[in-house]
Amino acid sequence: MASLPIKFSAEVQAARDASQPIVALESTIITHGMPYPENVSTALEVEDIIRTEGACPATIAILDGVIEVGLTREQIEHLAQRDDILKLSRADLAYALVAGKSGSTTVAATMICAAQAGIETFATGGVGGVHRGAEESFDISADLQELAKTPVMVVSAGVKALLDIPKTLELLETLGVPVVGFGTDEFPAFWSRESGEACPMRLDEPEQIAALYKMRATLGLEGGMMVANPVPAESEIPRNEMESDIIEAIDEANRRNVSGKDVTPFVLSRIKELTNGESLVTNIALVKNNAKLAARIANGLKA
Ligand code: PSU
Ligand code: MN
Repeated sequence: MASLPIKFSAEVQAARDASQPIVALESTIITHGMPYPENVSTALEVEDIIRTEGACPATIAILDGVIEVGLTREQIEHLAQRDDILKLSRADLAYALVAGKSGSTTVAATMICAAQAGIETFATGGVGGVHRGAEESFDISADLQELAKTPVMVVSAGVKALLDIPKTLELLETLGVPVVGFGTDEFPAFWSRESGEACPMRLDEPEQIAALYKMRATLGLEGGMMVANPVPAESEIPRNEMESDIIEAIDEANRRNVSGKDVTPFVLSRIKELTNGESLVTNIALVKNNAKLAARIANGLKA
């Protein structure tokens, strides 16, 4: 077998040596999810939130064909400012390593790298899912099948309201992926606390979520789980306010024949324009909120 090109930052290596809790962070949110310079400031602030909670942040990306677990500020700046960084998922992660490319990791690719690094907890904004119109386009994020396969707990604010949320929840159930609402009976829709869909499970304490993760392992169940953490009320954009902007952004993506990996970044950036930047403010708040919860769950896993 080929040996795995993987490097740990000094901070992450020290946490590994001391068996401290580590929280993985994805990098597609930096390269394709947020504009510069908010992408850099958010990435750095999110890392600090995890440190404040007593855990070690590990932002993951591929740089020149190497999986970097834990990035320096300079590496984050470098990723954030270039526009030739690949958006990597399960299908092309190995390609980037062999071809010596640089790429950011989506939820799916971050889960794969985290599992290789022995990290069980991962904080992000929103997980990919079944797109509206998937019955025509077949556009279903590889994030969903990754949750079914790879043993990492993904803390998110649910899935973006631009997706087909009922179909996404159906598919997660079929795949055997637990979807656990943190302190909520309703599945959150990223910018909004409500989606109109019930959350399949609810737990109110980070320690209980850690216990659920351990129980699945005890049962011998493969795969990860999704923790759905609603955006704080003071930062949310209500569902009915988002919907017309979402429809307009998706219509525009269809008219311009945007497809494949480009759909999610295109729609996110269009929604930011249509909401006059408000969606970005909410996006930043929810990622920070998820980082805090993920650190608490990671602490619970070590307890
Ligand atoms: N949510 C965000 N910003 C993002 C993403 C999700 O707020 O940039 C990224 C994540 O990396 C996720 C990916 O894994 O979009 C899903 O892309 P796709 O729909 O092409 O599978
Ligand atoms: Mn897709």
